[in-house]
Amino acid sequence: MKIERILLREIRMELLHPFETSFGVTHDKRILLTEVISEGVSGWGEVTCKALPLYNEEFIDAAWFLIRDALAARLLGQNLRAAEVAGRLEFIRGHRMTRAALETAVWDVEARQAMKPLWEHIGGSRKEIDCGVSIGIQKDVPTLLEKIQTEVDAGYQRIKLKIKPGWDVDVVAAVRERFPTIVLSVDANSAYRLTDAEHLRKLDQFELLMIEQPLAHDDLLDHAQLARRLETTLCLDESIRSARHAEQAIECGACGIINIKLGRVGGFSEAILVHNIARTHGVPVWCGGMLETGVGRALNIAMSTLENFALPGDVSASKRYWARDIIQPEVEVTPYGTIRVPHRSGSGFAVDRDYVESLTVRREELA
Ligand code: OSB
Ligand code: MG
Repeated sequence: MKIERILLREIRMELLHPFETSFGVTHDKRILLTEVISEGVSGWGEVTCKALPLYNEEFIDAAWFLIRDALAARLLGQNLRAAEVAGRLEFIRGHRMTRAALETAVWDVEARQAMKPLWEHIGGSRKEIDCGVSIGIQKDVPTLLEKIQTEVDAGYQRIKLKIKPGWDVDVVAAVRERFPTIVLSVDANSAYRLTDAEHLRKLDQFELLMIEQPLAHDDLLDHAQLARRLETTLCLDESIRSARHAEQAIECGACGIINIKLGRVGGFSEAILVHNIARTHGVPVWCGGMLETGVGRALNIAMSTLENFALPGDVSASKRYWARDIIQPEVEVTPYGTIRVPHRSGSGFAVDRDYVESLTVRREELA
């Protein structure tokens, strides 16, 4: 396909509920959307980084600058297949969420031009994906228990709690006491050090499905040490940015489960490689989330149809995040905690252009 135009838009959206992790609270989101146009067909992507480099090194203003001044020129006017795009953008180190916003949009265009669902185009096979939820740090335990009850009642298959020092063992104990049989996991977003191993061992008694990213965002070896001291399986999120990281992490024993975020690894091409390496080693993966709008959420649904996405992901209904999502239809979850994968072409969801326009604070057309 010939890539003719790229449209960059920054929108502002307010989350229905502030989301607190060990690195801070998110409420108003600055979101960068990419629209790639080829032969009159549009595909969409979303930069999933934050306004500040708190989750990884990326931030919205850097993403805007890189797409405009460095990345777009490598695609515009070129005849490319979607599978070639990641390679074209690889000259930039890091900034994988930024690259992914272009790469995934091209995959969406390609699928739409072929009039095929995106999930089928990337080699997925699941017709229905399993959903869990990620619950932020709350002001107190009763509030958390109430939130969990709401999500369990909605049918979600796995509950993940954000933890940090001071909001961990006692909180998980209270949750387990009230919900003895739910599938439960925790995510520390790098809030601990290897010297906390004895403290983290106290989590072993709660039969957690996993502990996600307890140690530094760029570490593998300390995680491998920690894994040897815990019974609970470790899952890596931040530390896995490529298939090479995935292979090294598995080989050194740093994790037994991998959270794949499409943005964090640079798009579909790399996500598929991470997925395949994990599968080869018998390591299950699941789809992580970055509080995406419907655009990113639709892409996450497509990725989650790959066969080794064997555990419920952090992909949940639009209405958990937004008063009104920017896609139609919105993402809905069945009463038994699944999303039925759409059979429409491309991502299967249409962007609500008028609504996006009303939320836009800056736009630029690159051609
Ligand atoms: O570590 O998975 C994470 C949100 C922002 C940054 C990092 C993470 C998260 C989540 C939210 O856990 C998952 C979601 O989109 O619901
Ligand atoms: Mg995480």
